[in-house]
Amino acid sequence: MIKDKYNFEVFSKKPIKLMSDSGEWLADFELDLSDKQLKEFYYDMLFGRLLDERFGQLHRLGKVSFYAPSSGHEAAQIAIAKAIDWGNDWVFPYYRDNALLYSSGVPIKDIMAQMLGTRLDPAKARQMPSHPSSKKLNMFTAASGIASHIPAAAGAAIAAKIRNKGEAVITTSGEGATSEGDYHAGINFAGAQGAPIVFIVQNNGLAISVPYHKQSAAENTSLKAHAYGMPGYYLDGMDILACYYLMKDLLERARAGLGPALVEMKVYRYGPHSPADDDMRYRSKEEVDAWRKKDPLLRMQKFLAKRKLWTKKQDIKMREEIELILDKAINEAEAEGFAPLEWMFDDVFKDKPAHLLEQQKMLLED
Ligand SMILES: Cc1ncc(C[n+]2csc(CCOP(=O)(O)OP(=O)(O)O)c2C)c(N)n1
Repeated sequence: MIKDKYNFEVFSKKPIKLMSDSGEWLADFELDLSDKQLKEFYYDMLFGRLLDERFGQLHRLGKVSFYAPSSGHEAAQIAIAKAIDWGNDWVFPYYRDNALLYSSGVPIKDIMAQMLGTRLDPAKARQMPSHPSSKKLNMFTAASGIASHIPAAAGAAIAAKIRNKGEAVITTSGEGATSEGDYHAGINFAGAQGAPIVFIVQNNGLAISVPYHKQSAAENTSLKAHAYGMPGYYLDGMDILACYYLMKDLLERARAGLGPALVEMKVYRYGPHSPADDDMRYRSKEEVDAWRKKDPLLRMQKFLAKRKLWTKKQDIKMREEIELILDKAINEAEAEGFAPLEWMFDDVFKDKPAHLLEQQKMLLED
């Protein structure tokens, strides 16, 4: 098995970190990110956090029917977004990737239009809220059927291998997805074909209310990679720099034809699974509070503060600026009004068949 550039331990039983909880650099290689890049990493994490909180507010206002809270997943998601070569690579995200989607470069107005189902949504409001996509960025819409996107991602990776133009594929999921038949079908085929793909598992420990140990006897999901003939890595997913350096290297290797990998990022979701469940029925407040102390934003703040790149005052200013950007995006998305119902009949057939024309007519007459 080929070793990664930074000597991350393959099949580690403990989550690997490069930053201590108090923000010290632990790696034995030089940090080669500029101050500007480090500050951007933090800004995007903060944006992801505030975006998630705003989705919650929109839900409570009755404007959004569904969203999957992502607070706690920011370090993992921003690291992934920063390692992707957007427009060259192919991305198959999952429904909880709010921070990743923002950091991809999808305009925030488009994200809000998709959430709110307005005319500005590039997908014409035909997907569930919280499922944006981007043709320009080669980013597929997240599938809601757990792991149903994994075979599609493996297929895209095999196609990329045949094209041989240095493209990689990235797919994300939760740990629950790795217990699905579709996950096995996709990853097995990708392994057999040596396809250029990185499978990322954001392990928040719960599939809705079901803890990991009740759905898998594997000690952690990264160990499963062994059976598929690829390296598996177990990372502290609250450590943006560990996630970034490994992702960057694995994607470079995939683009260079060195094959697939599986990366598990251990995270925690601070919110419920979705606004439809009461998380206090399956976990304790003490558990949530203990993980709050390990907040990925706090760790990055400490790391930056040691380098004089973060102050509380700057943080407050940044938050105010981000809230204004969110207000503006919501206002712009809402100003165009809801997507018309008849759009649901468009774009599938070149010439609409008679039964659809009839249904469209009935709907409009209603
Ligand atoms: C095939 C399928 N089975 C069940 C569901 C219902 N469901 C939605 S999310 C979810 C939990 C998935 O957990 P995990 O993969 O760990 O991701 P997480 O939501 O925790 O990020 C389930 C069971 C579904 N959407 N699709």
